[in-house]
Amino acid sequence: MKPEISSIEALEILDSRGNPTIRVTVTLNNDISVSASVPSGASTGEHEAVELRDKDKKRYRGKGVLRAVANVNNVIAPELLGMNPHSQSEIDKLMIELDQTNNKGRLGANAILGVSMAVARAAAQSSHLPLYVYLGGLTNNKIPVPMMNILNGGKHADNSVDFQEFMIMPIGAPTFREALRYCAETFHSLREILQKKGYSTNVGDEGGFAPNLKSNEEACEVILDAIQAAGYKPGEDIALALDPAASSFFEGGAYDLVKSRQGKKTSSEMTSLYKTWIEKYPIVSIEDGLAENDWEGFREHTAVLGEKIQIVGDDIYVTNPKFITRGIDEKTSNAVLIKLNQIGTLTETIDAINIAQKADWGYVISHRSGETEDTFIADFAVAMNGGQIKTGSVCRSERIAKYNRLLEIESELGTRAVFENPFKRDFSRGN
Ligand code: 2PG
Ligand code: MG
Repeated sequence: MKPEISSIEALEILDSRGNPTIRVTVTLNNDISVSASVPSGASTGEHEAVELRDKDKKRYRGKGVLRAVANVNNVIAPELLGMNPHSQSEIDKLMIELDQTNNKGRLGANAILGVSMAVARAAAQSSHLPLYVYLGGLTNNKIPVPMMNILNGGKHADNSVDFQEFMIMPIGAPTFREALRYCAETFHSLREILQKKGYSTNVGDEGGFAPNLKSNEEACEVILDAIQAAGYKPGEDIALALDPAASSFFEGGAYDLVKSRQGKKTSSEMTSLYKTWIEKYPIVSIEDGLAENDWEGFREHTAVLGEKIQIVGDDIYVTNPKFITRGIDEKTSNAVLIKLNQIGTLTETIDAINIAQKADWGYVISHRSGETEDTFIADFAVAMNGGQIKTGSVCRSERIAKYNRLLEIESELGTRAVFENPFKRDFSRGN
């Protein structure tokens, strides 16, 4: 029997910050019924696809998603009934046409993405394949290296740190299972070090610690201490990665390090600051070191730092093929962060990745700071074979769920699983 979509239903659920988000359940005529849940960001890029919220102040402070739910149930579902769930690109295209806007502002990227992900999952189940095999085939077996956020600041924590994410990357681990152990042990060492220094060990939105440090740089220092205390060699076993999310502290034409009270800086001064850090610390990747509209600054940033380390664009590209293509032409970075809900369909996300691959750019599959227990991105990261994932700390179950799914996939693949340091590549090639 040819599989056909027999029903699509959306539900308003909560994300990890206690804000509403959307879950979509797709049922097929062969009784397969699967769901997918959509995440939500805090440091969102200006040009991201629209996350439709009700703006009814009487419910969830205006953050309800009942309009998006209704759009799935009343507008999208009737059009998709009877379609084959394997026709992913046709389904995604149809939803884009139904929306009739450039930014998914009518139906909502949350509504559209929920359906797009659930359709893929239904098709995978209907073919009796795990999602990562359905999406990536039998040869994409790379288990991604975590870019694990263990110290939170910026918009993700109420503390004195301006930069949003200080991450560790277990580049020297032989397998994903071991990599996760390296990270968990470092995370626990970091807790002890912070405790000894009298800092808080409460965690931020992505499960990293959120202490009131004396400066942004102290974050690098305490993490290096933690790596060593856990028995690992900084730079060899575990390297550092940053996501300052600089759009969030770009004010009135300057980078204003207001939380740490370290004053205002220009783009060039920010790049110089990162350069000194790269000389001192084993940093292998910087994401959004500058703000989303600072294309000129990004060009200089990449020219100065891009041969040594990975420069990742997140808010500047918002997973949009149009902006990524511009970035490749203008050499504004050598890698891109990939978030499904920034663009709003699976097909467009894969298009974005294909463009990055052709330019020999790195790409990192990423969660959002507001997440659910959905593990779609774990399978997606393996399927896309990019070798890097950003999915938070080893704390908070919505983050752990993705790591646990990757453990399962690695075990399922057995000796076919590949785990490798993504930074053996020559960064000058993408430039
Ligand atoms: C980021 C993300 C995820 P948010 O900036 O990379 O870590 O944060 O989801 O808040 O945009
Ligand atoms: Mg980011």
